[in-house]
Amino acid sequence: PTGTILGYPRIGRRRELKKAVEAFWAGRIDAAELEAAAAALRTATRERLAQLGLGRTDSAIPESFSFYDQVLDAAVAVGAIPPRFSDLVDADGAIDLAGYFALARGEGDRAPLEMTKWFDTNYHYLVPEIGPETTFSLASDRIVRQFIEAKDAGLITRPVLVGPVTFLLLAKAATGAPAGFQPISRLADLLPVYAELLERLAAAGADWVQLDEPGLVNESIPVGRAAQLDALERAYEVLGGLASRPAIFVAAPYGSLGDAVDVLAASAVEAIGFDLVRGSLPIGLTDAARTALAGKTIVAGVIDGHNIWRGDLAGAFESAAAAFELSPSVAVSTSTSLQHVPHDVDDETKLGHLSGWLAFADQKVEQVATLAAGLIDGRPAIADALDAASVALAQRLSASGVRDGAVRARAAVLSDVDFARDDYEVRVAAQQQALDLPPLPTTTIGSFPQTGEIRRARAALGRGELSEADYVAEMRAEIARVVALQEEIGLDVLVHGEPERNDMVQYFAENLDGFDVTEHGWVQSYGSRCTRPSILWGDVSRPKPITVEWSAYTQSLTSKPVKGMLTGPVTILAWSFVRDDQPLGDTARQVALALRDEIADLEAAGIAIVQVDEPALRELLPLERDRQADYLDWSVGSFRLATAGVAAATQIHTHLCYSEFGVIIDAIRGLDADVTSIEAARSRMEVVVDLEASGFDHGIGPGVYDIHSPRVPSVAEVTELIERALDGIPERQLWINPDCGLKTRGYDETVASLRNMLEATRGVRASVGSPV
Ligand code: THG
Ligand code: ZN
Repeated sequence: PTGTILGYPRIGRRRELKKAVEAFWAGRIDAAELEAAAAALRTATRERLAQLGLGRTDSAIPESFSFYDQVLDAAVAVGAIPPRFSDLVDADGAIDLAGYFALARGEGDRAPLEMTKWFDTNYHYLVPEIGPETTFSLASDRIVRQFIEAKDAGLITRPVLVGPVTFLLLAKAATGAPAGFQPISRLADLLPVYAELLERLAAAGADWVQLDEPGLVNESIPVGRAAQLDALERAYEVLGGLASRPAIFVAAPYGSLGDAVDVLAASAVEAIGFDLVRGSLPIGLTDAARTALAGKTIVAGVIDGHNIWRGDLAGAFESAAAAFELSPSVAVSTSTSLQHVPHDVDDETKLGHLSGWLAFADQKVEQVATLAAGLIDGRPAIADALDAASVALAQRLSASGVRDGAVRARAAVLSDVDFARDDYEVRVAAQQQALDLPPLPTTTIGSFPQTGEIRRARAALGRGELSEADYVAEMRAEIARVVALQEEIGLDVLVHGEPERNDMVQYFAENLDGFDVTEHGWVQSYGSRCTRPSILWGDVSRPKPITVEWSAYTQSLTSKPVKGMLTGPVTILAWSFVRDDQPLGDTARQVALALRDEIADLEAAGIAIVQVDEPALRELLPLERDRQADYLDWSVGSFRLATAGVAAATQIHTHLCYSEFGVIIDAIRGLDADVTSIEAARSRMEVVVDLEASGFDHGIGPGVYDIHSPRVPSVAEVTELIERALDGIPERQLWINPDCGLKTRGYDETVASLRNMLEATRGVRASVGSPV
């Protein structure tokens, strides 16, 4: 094909797959009904892609459906089922849909596969567990059946699989594997299964198969580069050498292939996909590689799969055309799968002039089709489309609101003092006096359970069926309940519970200038879970205070200190689609200045503690090491800019949602927050070792119970974790809190868990001789 995409959203234009899968989990539909819903979705997707301009019979349409996750699909296809699930496997090594979801979500006391972020995106995949004993066999022919399903409808599609090298590079060593065991050492045993699958696809009539090998672009994978390249060479020697197979297209999204290009060039694969948005065409090729590449198809990934901008289409065309230097056979593609963007701008009715600046998945497919036509018929044939995109881009860059003089003037005169607070010792003394907290102070992360009542009220407000005044009254009543509950449980620092917020980033986006939100712009985050990222398109400012009335009202109900709750600049950027016409750091500063004003207003309203959450601080860290220092500089800087305007006596908290503390301890130190709460319960306080080693000396609240599970921790369990924490952290630094916000939990388990947390804290306080 001359135009293709690496993959398409699977969740459905109206989240049909999410709804069907969740109905299956709830027992409302059976497996056959779920299969039928999925098949209907696949059929609609193929037809849509053909209608948008991808070829019906030239393998241009990817077969990239998944019920939950593409890495889980690969694990299930090759029979890599962890032993704890072996009773779910039938005599052929296969697992049914219920078993597949059990791997993803756990079942009873069987833990699910671990979930982790997919490269530098907001998608999360399931981590395969591979050990020396894992047996590989072709256990699922789902992908073959989907190809046939399409073929029966008259379409020759291109099956997409996670490639064997990436599959093993992303896997983790199974429990019980010997120390130092690396899954990639099992490559030779895995390859025959991929070989069999390729043979089956060829027999079914597949002309092409796409094997995704983004693992080759990721420097942070803990296997030496030589070992990666060696695996790549062996894998494609075996697969390339098969007597009967489809043509192989190796795609390398999310970065540059680097020296892996030479290996792929020397192999028998027919096409190589380059991410020309994040990466570039290969440079410094050997003569041998250059000659070999000239015999392959270069798939130029020039349409950005990460963002939603219509972008510079003429520039994309130039980039694609440049690939003719490498080979006479060039195809246009997206840089990554389109699974990271919503379906269709045309579904949005409230974006106004913004619509013309945007390209969601369907618009990106059309862009690919346009560029492909240009490669065949020449640039003049598509000049109108290129010009239209250029005009839209120029309009966007100069539109009112994109550049706001006042915002820019303020950012331009910042100096070091705007980023620095008083010395920590001075703050500690002032805060001790102002807050008078007991030792081992207790608090929560911010949100309380979101009841059906709250959600219904918010939905009714959205539909105009509930007046603003009635809505505020309902939320205030909820806040009063939450405050009374916290006082009764005995917490020291209270929160308002955030009943007025749905998604925290969306809440701030709705209340800041420079953002818009979508109606249907859902993107899969993991499994059936989706988010609707906001669009940050212009200079950011705060038209009026956002949270101040809620927090001030809450403080009026209690004599205990109430924490103001904000989301930090990095997280607001990380979970939105962000303008690409200036460095992220510049945008982060604007958000930081808006938050700085909000914090000043909270302080003036009598709020003595403000928490600025940065759960995404780790996830935005660039993969490439040489980009990390710059990132840490602007990300940490934006947090400091947001928080450094307060008096010494005002206590700044932050919350980070992951346990890989060691990786970014320097960044956390750089934030200079007075108190940092982190996830720690699931890893049984292992972070304490990192904390101790790092000499971290500010307040720290390693979560003492796991809120991701409905289990109520016993007093003894919580006591043990607090004691473990005290083994490495001085008592004066330690805070006691759950792992994360409580909004996804129910009230019963939340109240029981918090009571146990308080009882455990009182016990420990007594045993270390502190007042109870
Ligand atoms: N907000 C935003 N982005 C995020 C998170 C977030 N990205 C990373 C992380 N958190 C992803 N985790 C989740 C967890 C739960 C859900 C989505 C992503 C979730 N979504 C609801 C669903 O799919 O049913 C829809 C939520 C809604 O109605 O807004 O439960 O917290 N922006
Ligand atoms: Zn969290």
